[in-house]
Amino acid sequence: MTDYIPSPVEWVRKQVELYESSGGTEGTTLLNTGLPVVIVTNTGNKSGGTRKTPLMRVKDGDNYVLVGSMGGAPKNPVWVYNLRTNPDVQVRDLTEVHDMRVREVTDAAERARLWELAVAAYPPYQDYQQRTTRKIPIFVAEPA
Ligand code: F42
Repeated sequence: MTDYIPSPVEWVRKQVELYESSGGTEGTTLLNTGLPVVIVTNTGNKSGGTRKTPLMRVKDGDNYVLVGSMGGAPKNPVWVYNLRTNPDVQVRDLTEVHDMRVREVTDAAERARLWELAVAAYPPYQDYQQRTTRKIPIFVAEPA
């Protein structure tokens, strides 16, 4: 077990704290939207420390789709590089915590299908993709 390094971003850090300290009964939605969020515990690709990243919940059967949108920012979020280096993660969905392994989705047809699911769950992803020239990375988390 490595040390937990909280997010430097205050509202993100507070969401993680509330979500986890309540055992997944509070702080489980994105502010002002009521849409569900999961917490992805991942390993820093340089620090080796434990990182906890809230993401929108996008489900595909038992799998979770993880979207590296970061509001359409020009650069990928750092957790994308963490997942590429260390694919073993935990996904907390409310009160349940699942050991999962992620893979980045590169197949065009699979990506198109999962992107539709993502936009259905959280429509702003569409605007975020239009805001940036990078192709937003998508991962699928599958039961380990
Ligand atoms: N972000 C998304 O991309 N997609 C979403 O669907 C999403 C939903 C969401 C819902 C609720 C919420 O509270 C936040 C949400 N976010 C969503 C934001 C998300 O949680 C992340 O904060 C955001 O994507 C930015 O991720 P990030 O990994 O770039 O975080 C930055 C701010 C960060 O933590 N930086 C650290 C720092 O100290 O600057 C470094 C973190 C890190 O992993 N470091 C690595 C390490 O080894 O520890 C190495 C760093 C390196 O240089 O490679």
